[in-house]
Amino acid sequence: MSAPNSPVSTGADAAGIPHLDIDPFAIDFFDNPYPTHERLRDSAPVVYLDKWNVFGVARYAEVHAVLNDPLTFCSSRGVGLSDFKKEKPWRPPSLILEADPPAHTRTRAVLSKVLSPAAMKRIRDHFAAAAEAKIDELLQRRQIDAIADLAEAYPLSVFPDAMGLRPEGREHLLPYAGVVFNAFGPPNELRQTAIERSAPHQAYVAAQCQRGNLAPGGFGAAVHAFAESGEIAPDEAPLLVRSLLSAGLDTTVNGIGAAVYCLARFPEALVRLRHEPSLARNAFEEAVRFESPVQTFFRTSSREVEISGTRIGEGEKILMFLGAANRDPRRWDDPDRYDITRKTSGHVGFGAGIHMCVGQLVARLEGEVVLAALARKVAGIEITGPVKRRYNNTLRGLESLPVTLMPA
Ligand code: OVV
Repeated sequence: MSAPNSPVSTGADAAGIPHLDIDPFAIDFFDNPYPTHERLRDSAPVVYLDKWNVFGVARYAEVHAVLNDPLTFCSSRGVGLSDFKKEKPWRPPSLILEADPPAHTRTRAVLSKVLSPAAMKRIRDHFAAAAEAKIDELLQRRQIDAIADLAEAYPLSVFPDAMGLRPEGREHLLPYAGVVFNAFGPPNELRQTAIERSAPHQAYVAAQCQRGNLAPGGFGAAVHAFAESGEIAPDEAPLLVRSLLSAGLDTTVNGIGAAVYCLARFPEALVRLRHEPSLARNAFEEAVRFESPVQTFFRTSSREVEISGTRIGEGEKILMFLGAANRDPRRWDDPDRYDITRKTSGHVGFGAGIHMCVGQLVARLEGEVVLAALARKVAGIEITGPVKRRYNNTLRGLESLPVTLMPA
């Protein structure tokens, strides 16, 4: 018997596809996924993971190809391990994430308009001022936890208000998102425990999705306005608000956390950013590539198909390793280097194709204004205590990052 995630493969089947004994949802994998990502990429363009009976793609080319054929590699059977054709989903499916064209097209158009460049223009000055105020406050304290005090605190200071949420109950938002992203994984302890404890978080979110609980002017009210105009049915609006509450907060928490962790580990990048604060937006983008806060999604084959010569039957789950694709040396020069001047376009940290992150402009706005404030006000970020990882089946990020901030 070989140990989990050992470099010993369990061999190839008659079709020649390598069967690997890797569990990409195990704690030891989360602690250091990179050697295993390399093994996944180097084994073959498509591998089979016996632990969960799924195909896997970890090279950039194949991840990109799967993302860009959304009818063959469908989302409507779920983008986690569970196949909605065979198992009841843990919550009613998302009308955007877990939908295919043509159903997906309308709901996508609505959220795309709610989170449009024009909407960003309306919130930008407030988001930027809040980032400056947060960095000023943290510079007064100097010793902070960059996760709780910045990566979580900043999005919590702007996003719930931008949604139009009432002040009460916001403490459910991050726990709810934690459940959502754990639930994409296999039925391991992370997923099962999260779902077992999810009832109060689900009740909070369901209530906040109703029109009467969403303040005028916010993203939530804007979604409901499209129900009034007839682009979506009235009963679809609450579920689309649920998508924003599911995907709009924990993702940016982990994106901003990734960026600060990068700047703390690569001090030359902070020096460069300080000299050229206009690099803030690309520095955030590069952190999304480098850490890939959303590590994986699945698709399901809707027909028999070949990927790079490997035959996949109908109804198979395919695990896309976004984080491995984002560090594939076949696509990226020096992929393990955090380089804020890199041409980051084409990374799959926000996905690609018709399902590519609909909230990406909000994410980039938050990331940019936080890094621009750091660039102007902070001379150094020194790690001063134990770095603790947060374990989730889909999200990659830290639980704690104790740092000292040096004022500029
Ligand atoms: C991208 C994403 C993640 C989690 C949930 C959803 C979307 C949703 O639509 O509910």
